[in-house]
Amino acid sequence: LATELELRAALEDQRVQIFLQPRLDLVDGVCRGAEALMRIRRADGSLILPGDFIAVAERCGLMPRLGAVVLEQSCQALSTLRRSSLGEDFRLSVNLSPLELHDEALASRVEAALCRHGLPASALELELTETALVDDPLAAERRLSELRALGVAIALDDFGAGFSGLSHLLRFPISVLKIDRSFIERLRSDRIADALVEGLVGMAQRLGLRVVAEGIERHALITALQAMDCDEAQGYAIAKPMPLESLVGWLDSAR
Ligand code: G
Ligand code: G
Ligand code: MN
Ligand code: NA
Repeated sequence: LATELELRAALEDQRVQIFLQPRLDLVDGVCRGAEALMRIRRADGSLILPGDFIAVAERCGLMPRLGAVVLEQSCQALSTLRRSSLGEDFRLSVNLSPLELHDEALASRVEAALCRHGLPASALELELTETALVDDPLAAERRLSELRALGVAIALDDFGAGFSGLSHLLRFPISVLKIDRSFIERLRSDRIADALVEGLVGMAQRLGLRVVAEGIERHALITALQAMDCDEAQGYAIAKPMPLESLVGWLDSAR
């Protein structure tokens, strides 16, 4: 696990970095977006993954600062990608921790970041887990409404894992469902997983939500999800999270 001191030093030395994992549009197999995932580079160049620092950062109150770096780098990357010939309509999704969601200045910070980089709000999607919604639903509702009013899309991450409440879909202005990878990894080998994913995709469609399947580790699953009418797919079988420079090359060769 990272220590608080290491995290503070990483912020100080600008060793916080986003990796980008492509999201494939299943209608035509084109990548029009990616998820930003935070990494910390040690002084020796090796990477610390979120599993080894997010809980620590939350405990010592550093998540808002780390989150601000991720938002800024994501907008910077978006502006680079949109200026290249590859992705004028490229979108990035950025994870928000519960604490960040409850920052009253969230919408104005997001608006300012978009503005600094000359981006429309539709370029950005914010991912939340249901955990972020349940502790103070009234405040969450207010923050999400402000973000929606800006034009930023809200995705419900890890959907179906843990204590999913379908009522969240009624109450909060969600526009994207990301089906948890625990369902996807059992696809085509477990009839219950097949039925659940097909059901979730159908439900999302009826609700006018986009559906993203996460954790695609086998190519065969891409076809299966296309047959189910799932909108987008993300996972190691498509590409692992990578630095911006690598994504530009990957997009170029995938075209
Ligand atoms: O990057 P990795 O695949 O190891 O991500 C592990 C977890 O860390 C993910 O579930 C994701 O929600 C979380 N995570 C990654 N990057 C960020 C980030 O920038 N902000 C927040 N709040 N969580 C992140
Ligand atoms: O919780 P969230 O969905 O934000 O986290 C995404 C996490 O999932 C990141 O840690 C990312 O590295 C990881 N991930 C992305 N694709 C795959 C995959 O195909 N298999 C597995 N096991 N993890 C994946
Ligand atoms: Mn996510
Ligand atoms: Na997820």
